[in-house]
Amino acid sequence: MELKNKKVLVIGAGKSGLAAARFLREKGAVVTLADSKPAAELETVAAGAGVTIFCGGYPPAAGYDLLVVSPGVPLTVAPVVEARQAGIEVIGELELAYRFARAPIVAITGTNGKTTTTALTGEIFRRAGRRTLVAGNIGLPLVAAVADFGPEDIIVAEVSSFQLETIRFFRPRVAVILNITPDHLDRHGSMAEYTAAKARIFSNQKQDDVTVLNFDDPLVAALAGQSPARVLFFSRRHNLKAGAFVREEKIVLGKNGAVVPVCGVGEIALPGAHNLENALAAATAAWSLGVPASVIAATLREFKGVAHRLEFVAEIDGVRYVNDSKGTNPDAAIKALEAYREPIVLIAGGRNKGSDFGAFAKKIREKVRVLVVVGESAAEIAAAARAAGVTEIRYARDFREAVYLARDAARPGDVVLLSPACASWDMFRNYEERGELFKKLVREMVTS
Ligand code: UMA
Repeated sequence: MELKNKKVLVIGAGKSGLAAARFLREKGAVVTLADSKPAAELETVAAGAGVTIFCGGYPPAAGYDLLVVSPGVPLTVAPVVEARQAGIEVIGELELAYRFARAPIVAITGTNGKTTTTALTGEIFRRAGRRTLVAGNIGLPLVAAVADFGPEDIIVAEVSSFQLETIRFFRPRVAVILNITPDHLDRHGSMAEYTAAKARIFSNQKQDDVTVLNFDDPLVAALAGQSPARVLFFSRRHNLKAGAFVREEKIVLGKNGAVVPVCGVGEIALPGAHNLENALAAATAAWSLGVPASVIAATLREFKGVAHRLEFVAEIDGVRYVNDSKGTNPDAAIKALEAYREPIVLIAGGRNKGSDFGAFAKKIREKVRVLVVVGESAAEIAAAARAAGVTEIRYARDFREAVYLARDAARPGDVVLLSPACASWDMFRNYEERGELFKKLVREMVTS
């Protein structure tokens, strides 16, 4: 892709847009970086010298050769609509990075578990001796590091439905879809559109590529017929002819009816049934690219997970505090609740992304002793919980108060779990900031 002297408009000056602007500038493009926020709220200096900044809105698309849109920016903003009408190419940073990628890509998507599975898959390849880049939605924009990796290396990329909306030629060697449950419906409009965005992950694959799908998730399994690549399934519940599954409490990899043992289900370091699915997906992806079962097993026994995902913070007075700030939708929070046998004091609430809290409320009734609600959706979650028969509900005015209310409600043997079922954007910049504050407040309790 020739970028020299091309006029490029990058929309959104967050992590993705800043990295894209810097990359484009290095390639000789003439770059404008636009953001809806005013200058005072932006840290645009990270875009580097030579990038024109446009704040508090966007310039018209006319006159640009290319638009690069950040994942959080809906494709309904004026310059995107204008560019599409005028035949100006509109892509995202993922597509831009792909055009300069020389290493094969394992791309991982799904509503939940994609960060853990991406990190775990990256770890498996590292242990197998491959130089590995772990990037994408996980936090490091792919474009920031893509050029440093060659054909012998491997890229493991977490990709979101937002990023997949703006791909064009993106073709991963292995595409993984973990699960699809309601999320981001405020942006995608319907489950059908959300599913279609996820399915774009394999849309450019060829016969010799691999698509890895969850056999146990009906929406995901139903996509098998749409993939142009060789499909491999993974399953926690069924025996399969090929792919990864569980037999007699052991993970096995199947090929042509024969099976290779990996390790016992109980040996996996990650907690919870959902993490067994993540492990099966990572195993299938790595195995399809020739990583031996022994390396997969060794990694599964050691990999303890990623920050903000069922992350153990501290035990204080017999109460364990767990940070699951990345539980940003009801399904993720349900999985977090299912991971514990102990009574739970749950902190939930934040920005609802168009989700229904009915199923979440039922799980709260089953697993939670005291519910603490906070943020924009506090009343909505409390109402759903009350309707499901939950009576122990505390209302926090701010996040700090939520953590202290949880502490006051907890008894020895309980787990205080932050798993909000909502985005953080009503109170924080991102889920990391929310999780970091939770950890800080808990650690302060240890020292006080
Ligand atoms: N902005 C606009 N106009 C808009 C919306 C936003 O100008 O209409 C501006 C904001 O003012 C802000 C910037 O865009 O300055 C933010 O861009 P962004 O929302 O795309 O966020 P980034 O900081 O660039 O981070 C993005 C991903 N964020 C989203 O998809 C919302 C990060 O995923 C990702 O780690 C990062 O790129 C690097 O690839 C986060 C996420 O929440 C973790 N992802 C969602 C999820 O996992 O469910 C999809």
